[in-house]
Amino acid sequence: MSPEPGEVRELFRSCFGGAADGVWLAPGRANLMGEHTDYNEGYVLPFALGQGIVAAAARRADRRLVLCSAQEPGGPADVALDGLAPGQVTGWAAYPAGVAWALAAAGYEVPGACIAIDSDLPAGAGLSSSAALECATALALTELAGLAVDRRELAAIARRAENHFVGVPSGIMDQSASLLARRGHALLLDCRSLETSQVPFDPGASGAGLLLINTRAGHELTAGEYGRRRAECEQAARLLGVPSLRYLTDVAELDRLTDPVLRRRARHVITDDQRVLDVVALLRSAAGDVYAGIGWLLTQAHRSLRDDFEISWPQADMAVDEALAAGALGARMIGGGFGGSVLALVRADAADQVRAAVANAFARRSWTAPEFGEAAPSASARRLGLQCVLVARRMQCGYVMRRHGSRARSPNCGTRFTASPR
Ligand code: GAF
Repeated sequence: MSPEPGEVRELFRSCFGGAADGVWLAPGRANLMGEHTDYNEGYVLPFALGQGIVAAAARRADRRLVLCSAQEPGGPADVALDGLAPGQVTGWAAYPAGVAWALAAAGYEVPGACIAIDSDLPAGAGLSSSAALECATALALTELAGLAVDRRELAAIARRAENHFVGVPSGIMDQSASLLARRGHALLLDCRSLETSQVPFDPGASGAGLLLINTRAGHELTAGEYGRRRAECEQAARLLGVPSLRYLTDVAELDRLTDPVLRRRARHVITDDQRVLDVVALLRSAAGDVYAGIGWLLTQAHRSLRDDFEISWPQADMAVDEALAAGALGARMIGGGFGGSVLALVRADAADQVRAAVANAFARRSWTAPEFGEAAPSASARRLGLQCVLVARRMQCGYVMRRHGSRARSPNCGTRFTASPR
């Protein structure tokens, strides 16, 4: 999966009239466990998806960032890099522009660039398309400029773009998954120390699989509910006298909270932190039926997100119930909530049954049909290179992962457009 690099190069050519210097891919993520725990300094366990965002880019001689997107037909956005400040760019272009702003704020010299974007991540599906857009832009800009930026720092820069330029108060999970995950692994991230460890995660090898169910009920993180949950968690921590909810492990301590809503919010965070550690322990154990145990934890997490954190939505609850009734080992909503996707852990021989049960339940209620996809733990963001090999006396070319970016060649892009910031 992942979008065709050849197509984004073509898009680049049609937008800017020249050839891109390179193509960078940043994956979306699914989160196995630990929802709304990242900004509480807790644990998360996401993995990178095969689906993602590709950015074809070339340097410009001037100080402008010119952006076009296959998914946003409104014409290119043209952003002046000098004097760039939050509030100047709105809409989708605020994400890449925010990355340029955050890189400059961190002291990096950001070059002018033309960037064409393509995606096979559905927007609003809770699969972190925004972070993928930030990370693809961050890699493209830094590699075009020949800057060596550590990936942890790059994740923090991309998050700063989202928090301070776009105005979404999100945590560090999504950018970390896109930049640090490894194929066949889930990424255990301690959001207090920012320590990471790669946890082998290959359900396919045990005859299980991860089914992504896009419920097609859109979500919008800039909407107030995400920020409200974050504020409630911070208030609960304040009332309990700890710097963040991560410092609590015993739900009995929550008896000190008189507000039942704050008690429920904090209970979700404490129990989800523990579920992350439980999933990791299962994956690292040699125990027999690891996936039955993980499935059970997934379903517990969904109940916690539905009843305590109150961020689930009718289509997600239905998808989880139907998937379980049809034989899934476990299922839960993923991401920020209020719309997006459900992740179901399913044995290979039950997958068709689960898909049919969920699709039928949606059809009975005349809901927009769900979309099904595979969630395979995949590699992190990288540059894609064009490599040609001689096969049976014919030259065949294909895009492959390149370990090291090459320095940008002389650019020739962006002379055709004069669009103003959007
Ligand atoms: C969104 C945010 F961007 C993440 O930081 C995280 O809080 C997640 O919602 C919920 O776990 O994806």
